[in-house]
Amino acid sequence: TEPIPQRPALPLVGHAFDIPSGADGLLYVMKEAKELGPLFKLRVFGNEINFASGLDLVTELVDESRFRKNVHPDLVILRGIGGDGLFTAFNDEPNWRKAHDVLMPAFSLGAMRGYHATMLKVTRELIGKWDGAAGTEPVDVADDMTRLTLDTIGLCGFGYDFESFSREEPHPFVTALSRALGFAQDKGESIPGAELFKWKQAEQFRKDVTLMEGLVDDVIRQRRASGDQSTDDLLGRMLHTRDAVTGEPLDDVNIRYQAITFLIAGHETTSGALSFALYYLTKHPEVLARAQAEVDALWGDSDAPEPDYGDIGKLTYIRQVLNEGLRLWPTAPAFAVEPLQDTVIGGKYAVRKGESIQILIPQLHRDPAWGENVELFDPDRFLPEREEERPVHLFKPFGNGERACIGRQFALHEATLVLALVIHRYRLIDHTNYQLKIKQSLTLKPDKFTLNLARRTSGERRLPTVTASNAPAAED
Ligand code: FDE
Repeated sequence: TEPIPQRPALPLVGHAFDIPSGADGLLYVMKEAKELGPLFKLRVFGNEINFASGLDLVTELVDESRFRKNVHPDLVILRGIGGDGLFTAFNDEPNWRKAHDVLMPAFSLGAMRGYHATMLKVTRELIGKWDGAAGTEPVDVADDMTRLTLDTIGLCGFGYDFESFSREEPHPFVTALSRALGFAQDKGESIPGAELFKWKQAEQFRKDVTLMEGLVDDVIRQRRASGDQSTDDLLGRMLHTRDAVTGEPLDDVNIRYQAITFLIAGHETTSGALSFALYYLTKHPEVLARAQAEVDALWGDSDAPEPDYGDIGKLTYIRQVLNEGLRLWPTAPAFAVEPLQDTVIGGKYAVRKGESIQILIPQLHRDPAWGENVELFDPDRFLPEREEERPVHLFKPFGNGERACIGRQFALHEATLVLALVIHRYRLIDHTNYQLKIKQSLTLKPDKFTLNLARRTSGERRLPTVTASNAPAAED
């Protein structure tokens, strides 16, 4: 065997000083992957991190007979927020299997039928706000998408209305959450022991977690008090179904952790996915024209389209656009695996049982197997007929296997609906000539991306497929 490639490292600190913080950290490891190959190692003080990205290697690492999810040090820090909720649970914690089995039915394709009307209601709130801004002021895309996705998971999952669109400032839950995530991330990146000197921030973190717990505890209490026994949403299922294996329902502490987990996982990533899709549509008028032709064919010139559940499956080009956005910027950019036994990977690198290997998804998504021009945004990569040719593990925005994203259908149904309604209604005007800058908290988003909007006219909606109608008109 050979050692895993790594750059010369300083004693003690390792590569810590080479790695920029925040989103630049991601861009740095992507660049390193290009130079050092499909597997390389970074050392940050005592922590060694392996990064894997090539298709062949990833295909090996997602084999669940040899590897499983690794709850890496950053996720361990996040357990201060999400406890043994699904995302941060260790594989052998009994609550993982229990909650997974209880909640799976709530995320089946069929279950989306039940959420559709609520998703549509929240989308109309977004449109209400954007109608007010159209022609007068720009909209902050990621901020409004975050309002939308938070309200959607709050209502669909818990019957709780965050009312984000009637607030100037984000909901206190969001403020507490982003500060807490920032603290957790700093803690992961900082010099060991340095947190001792950050007692103020540590205290703020405890306050933020208490605020989030207080909110979900209220929601749980209200549901219990209402006597509502239905199992139509996540909360109802958690409170009123028993796990088939143990015959027990989830305990209250775990329900609290699951609720926080879903509120976090269910909104950040989806909001980013929508924002990247709008960014790419803005920069690719020919793609936008095709996408608009698809929605126009469904809803014609209606000012108040009534998309039904079945429409979402018909929006195949919109789905391709979302997928291609998730290819270039998978909003949860990494997941980690660990070997079940000491083993050799890539034919020559020895790894120990339990050793963490991060799969760097944006780099996998730029593997040469995607063809030439991997940096180019091209939704035709996801044409149904090309899906069959694609190696199964080349596209992994939702993670892998048993611990893959439970919210995948939910996120895609929601995002397809929103994107379709937005482009049916507006022209997207790139008033700042926006240059993509990635912002990373836990997830990725385009930083400070604002758009001017103009309501599309009936004339525009009636024009045939590819025309100049989607390019910003001269008067803009
Ligand atoms: C999960 C997930 C994942 C994996 C991670 C690891 O492995 O570590 C991923 C990659 C993801 N996810 C991604 C995503 C993207 C998007 C857009 C999303 N995601 C969305 C969503 C929504 C919701 C509700 C969710 N999501 C949720 C979730 C959960 C709960 C989880 C965990 C699972 C288990 O069991 O583990 C996830 N997600 Fe996601």
